[in-house]
Amino acid sequence: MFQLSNEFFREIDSSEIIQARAELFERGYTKIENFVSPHLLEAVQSEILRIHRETPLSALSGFASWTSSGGSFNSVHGLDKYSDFFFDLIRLPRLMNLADQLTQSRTVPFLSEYFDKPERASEPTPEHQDAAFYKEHFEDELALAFWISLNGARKQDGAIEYSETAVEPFNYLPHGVLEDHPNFGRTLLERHPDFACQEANAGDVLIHHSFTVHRSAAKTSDSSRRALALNYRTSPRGI
Ligand SMILES: O=C(O)CCC(=O)C(=O)O
Repeated sequence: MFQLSNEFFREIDSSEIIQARAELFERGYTKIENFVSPHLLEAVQSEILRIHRETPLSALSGFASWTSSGGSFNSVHGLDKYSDFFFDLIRLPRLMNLADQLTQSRTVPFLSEYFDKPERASEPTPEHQDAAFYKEHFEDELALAFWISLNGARKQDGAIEYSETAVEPFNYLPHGVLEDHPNFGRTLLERHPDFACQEANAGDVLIHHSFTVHRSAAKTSDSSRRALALNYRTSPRGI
């Protein structure tokens, strides 16, 4: 059985934390390169396959797939419901400490997600703030998403794109509902014109807060684009 441990994540020293925190709050996101070991990336893929063998992903309650003439996009929310591995992974002290240090607060893990753009021309992710999805559950806490690339994401693979107009934490922008889009059924009412693509290698983590405007482009390459997102929010009690 695979033993999870902090050692699968690169230790981040204090100068890297200071820089990551400054970027996160100045421009809304930061990237930590080579954060996750290849061994853990393989274990994540195997665990996804194990879940899928036991219960096809499409039968899980957190599964959503959006298919249109442009292609499809699959996501699974709440992986820890189906897997002790994912339950334990999001709670590893090294990850939780990183979330604490970046927010300078105590944090709690609350959502683990798998995103797969499986085929050529997979759908783009509409531009949004994650807060649009959290609003009904909590409004007064900041959340962070750790978006871990499992197999690399170039622009043509549908890499994450961030708005270059930084939005302050707790500045919620109005979103409209996309009825026919089960994965990301909310999008900004006012479009942001200025997005910068953040390519990632397998094992890099992109971290953004819940008010950062982001999206991902349609995919035009042949390989699938796979990512794991681990989400933390500050604890109401702080420190
Ligand atoms: O993987 C994607 O395309 C979207 C991910 C996303 O929006 C998020 O993790 O907040």
